[in-house]
Amino acid sequence: MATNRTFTMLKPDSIEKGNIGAILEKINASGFRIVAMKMTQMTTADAEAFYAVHNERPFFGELVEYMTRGPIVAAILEKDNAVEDFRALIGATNPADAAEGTLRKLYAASMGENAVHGSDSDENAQIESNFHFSGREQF
Ligand code: 3AN
Repeated sequence: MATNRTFTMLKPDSIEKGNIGAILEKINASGFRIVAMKMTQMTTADAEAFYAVHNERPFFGELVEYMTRGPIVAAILEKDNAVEDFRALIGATNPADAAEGTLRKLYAASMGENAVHGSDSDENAQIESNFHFSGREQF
């Protein structure tokens, strides 16, 4: 069932570069409502669990190190067609391939440090939201 919600993380590079405000402004301007949000730091165990689907990939170690090197901002977003529309807003995984105006085109440095996460399905949006937020924190 489509939930009209997706999950995002502004990754450590976005926080380091001072891009939180600009990215949230774009997210709001694109019609998403923020229904939960927090700044938090992922532990190695958190990142390994969150990205477990990638644990056989050659970049897994690098990904875990990157995602744990500083705080992230985790948020649940609401909009019609949220998952698909947010993937369109963030752009391709590799910022070199990302369309003009997308968050990764504007704010990501590389494939490994690509500024923003967006869930790739309604099911994963639910799983990822539950990973970062308890029921009480989800409005
Ligand atoms: P997306 O974030 O666009 O859904 P995924 O799920 O394929 O992309 O990859 C998850 C994360 O793993 C990416 N956001 C990126 O940080 C990292 N990643 C993916 N592919 C590579 C790669 N070839 N080299 C380094 N890091 C990668």
